[in-house]
Amino acid sequence: MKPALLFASAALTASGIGLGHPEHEFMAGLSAPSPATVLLITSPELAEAWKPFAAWKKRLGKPVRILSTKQIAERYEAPDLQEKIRRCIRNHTDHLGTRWIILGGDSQKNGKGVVPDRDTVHHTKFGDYDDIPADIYYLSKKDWDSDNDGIYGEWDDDRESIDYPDGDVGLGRIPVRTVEDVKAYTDKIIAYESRYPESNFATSMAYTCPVPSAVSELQASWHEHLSKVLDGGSVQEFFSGENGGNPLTPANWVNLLNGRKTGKIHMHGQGLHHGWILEDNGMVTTDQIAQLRNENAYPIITTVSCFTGEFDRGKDPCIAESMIRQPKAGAVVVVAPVREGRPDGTTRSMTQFWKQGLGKKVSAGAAMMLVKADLAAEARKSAYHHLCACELNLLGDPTLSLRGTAPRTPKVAGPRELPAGNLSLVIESDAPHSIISLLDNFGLYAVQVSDESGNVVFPLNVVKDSTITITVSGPGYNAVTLEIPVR
Ligand SMILES: [Ca+2]
Ligand SMILES: [Ca+2]
Repeated sequence: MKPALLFASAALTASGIGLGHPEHEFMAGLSAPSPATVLLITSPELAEAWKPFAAWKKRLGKPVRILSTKQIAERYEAPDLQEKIRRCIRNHTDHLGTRWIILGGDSQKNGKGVVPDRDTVHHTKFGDYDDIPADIYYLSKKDWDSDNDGIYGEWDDDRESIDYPDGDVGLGRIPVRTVEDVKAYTDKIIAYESRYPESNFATSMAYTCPVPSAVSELQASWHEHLSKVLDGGSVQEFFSGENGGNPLTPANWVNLLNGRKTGKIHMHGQGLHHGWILEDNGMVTTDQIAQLRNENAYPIITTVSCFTGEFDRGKDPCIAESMIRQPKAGAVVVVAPVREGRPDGTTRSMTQFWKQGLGKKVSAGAAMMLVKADLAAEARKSAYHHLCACELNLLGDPTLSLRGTAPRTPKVAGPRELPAGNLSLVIESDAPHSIISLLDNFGLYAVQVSDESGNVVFPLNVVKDSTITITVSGPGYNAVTLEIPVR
């Protein structure tokens, strides 16, 4: 690599930089005066704890605005907190360039919890429900209560005011409850984006299934769909004995994660709130999660298993929440049904999730919302499909890339130190099309996408005794940081 260059430039000042925008998947047309690319909503009690997460995302070119439910309650007019949150989110997505929504906390019954869910009613031939938490309500342009009776999502009375995500904005819920949960999850996210295994972890997919009749469907999911979007990918099968493959025992499930070779897992079969049911009634419960030792090798998991994603139950946590919250182990994202799911349709939706995320190279949250967008036409026609569109949730950080290739750690070079004043800072890397951010400790912030040869130039005005922090990141890279002191 050539040595980094440093040019003096009198004409440019910090105020002339503006915000460089990386070419994210949804940056087109973004011209917000004060961009909050990510909006993270949480309780007043957890707002401070989320700041390291927000600082990390900013370095990756995704500035985060944290708003507490208290701030939202004070700033927006509406009948209840959920409706205030919905209006706040629409304001951000419609006017402020926000492209990801993070519901930064768990919900509890009756509008309680860190970030309450919107309970919606569903009466279908598959069952009657009064309280399906519909997180897609938060992206809706309308309030899901046409008849204003305070009952949301009624198929007959409210249909006019129900709409579905279009996939432009990614949404996910990180169902944490405590300051310790937030810290543990933030550490896992930083690891996922900077210390991801540089092996074939990214391209290895495992399917688990103790139900013989479902095996052919899962094999089709791989052969007809995922193998086509996961370049050089490989598949592992943990099916019940007679279908060959690896027996699906709790010990083998623990080994699958602790083996640190498989970054993508799809789990089929029966589930309960507190666990996945495996072969011969073996189960994955918190006992197995306590045995996980997969630090820095965190998979993304999809599952069709009933109730495994029931984050809103009074009893906490559900098994998907345990996987998300487990410190230094478990998963970074779990996509799971909040109630029964429906094995055939849910498998299709999960396959679509991987296809969208890997094929279109969009974030986990956008991939999930594209799945919902695909379900919208059917959901408008049938109460049952509407229920299906509501009950799958992305638990985890919606801004994450699904990582379709093994990342590498870029080499980055810049000057050892800078003189104070106006200058053009040249950063050289071996990472073409990476996102390169620049921060100082006085609020200066700029983001650019590196060129074909991996380089960028930042015109800027640096302040004496400050420190410039350069971060190089992207879906194909493990993020690296370079600090440059200003003398
Ligand atoms: Ca209503
Ligand atoms: Ca919960």
